[in-house]
Amino acid sequence: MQKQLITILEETKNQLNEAASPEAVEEIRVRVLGKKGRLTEILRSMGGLEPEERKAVGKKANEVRGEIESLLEKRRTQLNELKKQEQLAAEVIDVTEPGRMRRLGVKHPITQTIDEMTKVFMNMGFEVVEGPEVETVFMNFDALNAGPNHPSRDLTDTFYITDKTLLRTQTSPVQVRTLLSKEPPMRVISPGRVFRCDTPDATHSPVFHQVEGLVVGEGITMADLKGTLSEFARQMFGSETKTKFRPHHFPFTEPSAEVDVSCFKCGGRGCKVCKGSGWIEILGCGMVHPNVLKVGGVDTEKYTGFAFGIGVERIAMLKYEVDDIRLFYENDERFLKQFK
Ligand code: 2NL
Repeated sequence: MQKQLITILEETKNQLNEAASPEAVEEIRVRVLGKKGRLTEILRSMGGLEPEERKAVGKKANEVRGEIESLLEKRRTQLNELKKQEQLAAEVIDVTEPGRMRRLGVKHPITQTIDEMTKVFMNMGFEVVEGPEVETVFMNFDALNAGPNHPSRDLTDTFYITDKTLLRTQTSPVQVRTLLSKEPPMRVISPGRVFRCDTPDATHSPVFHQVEGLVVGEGITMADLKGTLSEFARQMFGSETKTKFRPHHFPFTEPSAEVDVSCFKCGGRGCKVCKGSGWIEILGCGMVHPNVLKVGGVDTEKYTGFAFGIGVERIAMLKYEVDDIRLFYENDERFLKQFK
């Protein structure tokens, strides 16, 4: 039996030297030390031996088992290390290889247009003010001199939330809030999203954007309004751009006007962009109605002001020759990626 034990040890040594993977080492362990392993069998059959011999064989068997266990462990570690070295050699990383380019997005054309308009006004000393999209009926209508029966309050044109709150139909309420919180003189613009209960078509969207402006100070006149808005038009559409102020009506301004610019595409001769007229309507404006100034806490004996409202989508459609407002809201990448 002692001989058998030595044979097992020698054979296991040889097998381990030939084992090429940790898995092969494990197989060897099972064959020798496993439940039905060779060494285990010997230990089990020791029961039939004389006490003297059993003691000697038992001692030897334990020695052999210890040695085999340490051999197994040694070979396992060796093979694991080898495997790691091979892996490292195979996984060479070329740090000089160029990276994969990420596609960059672009600012939405409406954002680009707001940014451009804002820049023109900021260069004239205007400051940007913002306010809530959910407004009170008071700020959106009453404060802006729209009488209790004014048609703009119509349920079919306005998204009411309750009888006292709504989605703002213009950004003017932001300016009323500014009148209440600041002392004149002031020059502010309020860019933002506004809402009208319209059925979408090529020129209507229930959500759109406005840049409104408000100037209040001592001795502000219609001449300041004309100078400011004509300069805006020249910076936005080119230095040769002419402006035409046509009388109009808004409840919040008196007098009121709409402004046309000479067509930046054809220079006024008539084309598709200006629909043959040579002129394009771009905004509404006027001298702030004293009732609005009073709600804003402004002393109307001392101060006057002008205000204007510009539809951003309209400007963007003209500038980029987009013929359907809905394109701005479909988020079709083929459309958006053209505004690089
Ligand atoms: C348009 C017309 C306009 C205003 C907006 C305004 C604001 C205050 C007081 C008086 Cl706080 N007016 N805003 C004035 C005139 C016209 O918008 O057609 N927008 C697209």
